[in-house]
Amino acid sequence: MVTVDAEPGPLAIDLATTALVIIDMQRDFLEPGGFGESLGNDVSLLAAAVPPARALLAAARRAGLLVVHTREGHRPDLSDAPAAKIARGTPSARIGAPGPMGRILIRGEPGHDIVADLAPAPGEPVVDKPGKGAFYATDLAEILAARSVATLLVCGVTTEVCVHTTVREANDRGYRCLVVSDACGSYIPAFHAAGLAMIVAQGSIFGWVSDSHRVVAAIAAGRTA
Ligand code: TIU
Repeated sequence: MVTVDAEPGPLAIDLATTALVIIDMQRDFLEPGGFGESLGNDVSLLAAAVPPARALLAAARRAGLLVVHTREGHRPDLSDAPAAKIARGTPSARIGAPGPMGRILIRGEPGHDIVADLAPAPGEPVVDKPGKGAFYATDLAEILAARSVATLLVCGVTTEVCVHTTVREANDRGYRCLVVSDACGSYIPAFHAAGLAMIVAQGSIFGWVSDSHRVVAAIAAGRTA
């Protein structure tokens, strides 16, 4: 067991049943020309999350934690993309439209890839998800159950959309979720801050929040204990 300094209070976790879940650190969200920009966002705002996520990923790998990567995207024929989702955004740059990184938010296209700095290592599950939450229409629950995972360290983009939805889904499924603040990012800084505050309000209503320095220190302490 290790204790992570967190808000709203310290969280004791068993590293043997803890997984790192990295949400949607894809070129489509982090680089110009993808889905994030097509929705009118300044994608450079997400860059700050990459180095902390990289430090967290390295610490998790050193400690032998299960690492799961997720990607938001759709089948090339768009058969899993609701019309109501496709209809949003600039018509010339909607889901499935051609862009500088291939068709926007489509599996197999360059923009759908995880950014190079956080590329999955062999053996690390990559979960492709059609929605905002990582449990909806995926096998994430089965992957976690196979390793008896009870606690999730969650980071990625964006804080108030896919990270939040995933943490809400996980909380309802009985997982304890620790969100790593500086390894998350949003196009709307006020929503990043509010999203984190919502998680820990009311005595940790659906999770805990810490930062990469404190989480990496705790993981390292557990490794040598
Ligand atoms: N637009 C936005 O903030 N996010 C998404 O559409 N997907 C994720 O958060 N991954």
